[in-house]
Amino acid sequence: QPDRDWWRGAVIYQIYPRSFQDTNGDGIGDLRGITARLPHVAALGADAIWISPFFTSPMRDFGYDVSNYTDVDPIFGTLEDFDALIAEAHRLGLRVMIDLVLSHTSDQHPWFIESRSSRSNAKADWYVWADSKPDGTPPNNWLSIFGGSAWAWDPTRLQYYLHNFLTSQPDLNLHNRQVQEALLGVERFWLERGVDGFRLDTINFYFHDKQLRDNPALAPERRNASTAPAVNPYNYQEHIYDKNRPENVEFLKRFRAVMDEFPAIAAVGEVGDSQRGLEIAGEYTSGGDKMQMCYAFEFLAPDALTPGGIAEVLLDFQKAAPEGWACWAFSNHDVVRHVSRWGGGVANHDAHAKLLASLLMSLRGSVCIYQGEELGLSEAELAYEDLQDPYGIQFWPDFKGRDGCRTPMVWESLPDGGFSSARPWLPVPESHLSQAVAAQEGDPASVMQHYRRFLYFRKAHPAFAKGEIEFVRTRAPLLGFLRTHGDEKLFCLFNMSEEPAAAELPSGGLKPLEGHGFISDIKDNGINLPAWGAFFARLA
Ligand code: TEU
Ligand code: CA
Repeated sequence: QPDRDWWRGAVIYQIYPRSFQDTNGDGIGDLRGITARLPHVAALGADAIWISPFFTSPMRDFGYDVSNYTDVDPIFGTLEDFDALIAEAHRLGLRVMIDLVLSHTSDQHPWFIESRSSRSNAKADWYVWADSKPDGTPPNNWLSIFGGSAWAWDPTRLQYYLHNFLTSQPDLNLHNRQVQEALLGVERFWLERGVDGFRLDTINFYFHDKQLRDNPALAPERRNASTAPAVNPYNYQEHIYDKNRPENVEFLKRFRAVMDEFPAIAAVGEVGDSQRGLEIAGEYTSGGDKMQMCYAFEFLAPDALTPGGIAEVLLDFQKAAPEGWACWAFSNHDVVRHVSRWGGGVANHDAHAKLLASLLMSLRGSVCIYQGEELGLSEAELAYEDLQDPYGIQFWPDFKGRDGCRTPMVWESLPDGGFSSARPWLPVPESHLSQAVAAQEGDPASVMQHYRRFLYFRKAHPAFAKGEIEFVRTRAPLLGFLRTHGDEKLFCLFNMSEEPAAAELPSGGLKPLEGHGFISDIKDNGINLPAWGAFFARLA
């Protein structure tokens, strides 16, 4: 019997293929490189991998602009390489989730080339086309996340088309049933090829308001820079018409129905919304007929984590969707690496990284960890000349873009970290070399060994993956909660500061747990936690 519930509490390791491992000496990572390095991911104790897009693409947005959904870009390899990757992953006990970008395609996709060729071709309605206002301006006030209007003028059709991201990423029109069928066909293609699930890019952007109504301005007190630059006017609108449309639910059900034709398939949806993200993530993961998991941007945001803030996010999610299931992440390929984002002024870098890792892996929900996070890598500081990300180039220097978290993995303390024999597409920071996988392997105190140890510990106590969560009264900088599953009740306590902290322990039988890598000093019914310390115990 396949384990249909494997995703609940799973730890998903995100691979950014361009930057994982190059095997053919062109300075760009590839599928064979991923296959070669899977033992590292398996040894870490992850349950699954999520691979960012490797489909045919002109790479304007590094693969999030697909021009053929059912083939591998030659930069990354071939379909046969992908088959070999799946086989090796499965041999190592890892599930494979691929990243489907269904909201938009590349402007080089044959569907768009046909759609833009006239107003009467067979795919004329496959994208979102609209006439200008009488004065020639765009149909409404919708904005692109990557800057400017969300509408681009097409000189052949003499109409505007919608793009929520780059102008080279036209938005598909999912109100059109044929488009839905085509996308479900893509889903089926990969399921038949043996994938175990999907990460669905910008899942709340699939539908737009058919009437193209203007978004209202966001009340100033509700403005939230989220993960995007504060200078971005996108953050000053209320996004009720350009995305987050109710029609999406019906499509997600259709998508799920296809998943359920295959054994044990799971999907995690990316909800890109800094205003109602938790609510939408809750809606999409409730009812057992849409997504299994979703993630919002709460912990991917610049605001430093506070004990109260973490509890609030989890409680808000639970309140919005008691049956919903979140997938939490602190880092990914779009945001500043969290040890840098939250670590300004921190003296003990490794202790900070270890505490955050353990906290993330103790929360109720599934977890994504982003390649290099397990090494404690900091955000790379890049010069303007090194930038590749169009989003960063657009908003530089207020926002430095996403390249600083996309620099290559460091495997060995060799030049360029053993990533490639050629000059890598983004430079490898000198400072990362001492944190290479090989350098951390033999050091039990390393951040990487801590991730391994903690993942192993987490697996030994199913309450972490599946249990309920209940926050206990603690005073900042401490955060405490109980995780309960069956007759296992775990007490978890974290010191989120660089100063030692003392706490009282719950009364009654309490059995401290071992194997998580933290030390603490218990006396009577109190405990002293060192800087960035944590404590785990079983309650009777
Ligand atoms: O990201 C969606 C998204 O909302 C991002 O624009 C996010 O706000 C931003 O990157 C934060 O810095 C997804 C992908 O993860 C991203 O890499 C793509 O560029 C984007 O979709 C378009 O496909
Ligand atoms: Ca390569």
